[in-house]
Amino acid sequence: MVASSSPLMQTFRLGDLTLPNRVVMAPLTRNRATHGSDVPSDLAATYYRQRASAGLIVSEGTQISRQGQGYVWTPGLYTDKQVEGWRRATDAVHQAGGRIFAQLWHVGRISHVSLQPNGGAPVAPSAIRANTRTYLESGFAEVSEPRALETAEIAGIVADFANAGANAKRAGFDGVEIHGANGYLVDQFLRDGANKRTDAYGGSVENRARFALEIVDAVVKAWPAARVGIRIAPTSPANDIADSNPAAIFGHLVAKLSERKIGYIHVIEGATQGDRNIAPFDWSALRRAFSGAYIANNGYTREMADAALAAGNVDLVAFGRPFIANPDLVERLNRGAELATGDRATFFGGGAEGYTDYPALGEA
Ligand code: 8OZ
Repeated sequence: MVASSSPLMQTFRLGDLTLPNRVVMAPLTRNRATHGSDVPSDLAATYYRQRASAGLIVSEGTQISRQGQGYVWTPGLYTDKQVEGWRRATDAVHQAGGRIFAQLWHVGRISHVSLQPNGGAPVAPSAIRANTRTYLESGFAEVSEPRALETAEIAGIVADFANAGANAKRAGFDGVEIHGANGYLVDQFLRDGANKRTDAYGGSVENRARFALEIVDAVVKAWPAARVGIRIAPTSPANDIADSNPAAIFGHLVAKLSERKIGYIHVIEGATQGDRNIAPFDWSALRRAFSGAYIANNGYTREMADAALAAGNVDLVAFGRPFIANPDLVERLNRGAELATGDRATFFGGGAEGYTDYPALGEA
């Protein structure tokens, strides 16, 4: 690639990793794992290899346990076969010169009894159903009523995160990102609209951040802290989540993450896939409170990204949906080329169509 003065095209040092550019491929749920086993298919290896010019790839959300699954055909990272499947994808990315982190995911209440072990209720901090839908083999369905986790069960879920984190290493990933965003389990504990607990995991900001921090502490036993990141979405209402004071809970969380010297926070600024200004929030204060890298996400264009990088407001910028139809997004951003638009009908589920058949520039 031609050297470019664009801030997006400059290298970045993430811990001991050198990223060749500031473009991160955001996690994208694509629902193409092998039916029944939730093993990433060979198509996934092709898909990620095609996108290996990203400075960093973050994998699609990958459930840490069967209980952590909320949608059909999302890949897991808790069986040996799933580890082998992911190994094919990470090898393909590395052969193409890229780097890939695994996103560790537990959906909590955003699930359905038909996906849960023994058809049981999904788990959550509190027994409050989210007013949202999930995607099953039979199509869209309202999520099920969850049950509140017993205090004694929480350590087991933290252990599932640690196990999946260790599996990510066996699968050849370069690091892990904890999914703390978009109304899934970690976010359900953080935000007081979903967390009404009266034990050590509910109430004060210290208590609501406890689960997230226990997960981080467990995962950094398998990984250097610099190879661990977390994704958060402080003001996003995604999946019917809310908090009475996002600055308080996320300010506390990020200060504690900073002490732990994890590699990055990956911040969805505003409503996920929506309005960046849904609620007032001081993103630069969040960044100043954190010692590691700040990955910004949500509707960035090349111009917005370059401006934010040039102003020193962010370190890296994550692009999600643009990566679906533009496997060579970095090259297109570098050249200021036209971006292709992905076909929504093939975002979730299916095979190669709309997954591995989008051409790079010059291939069309
Ligand atoms: C779109 C469809 C299903 C899941 C997220 C993991 O929002 C997701 C997701 C996105 O973080």
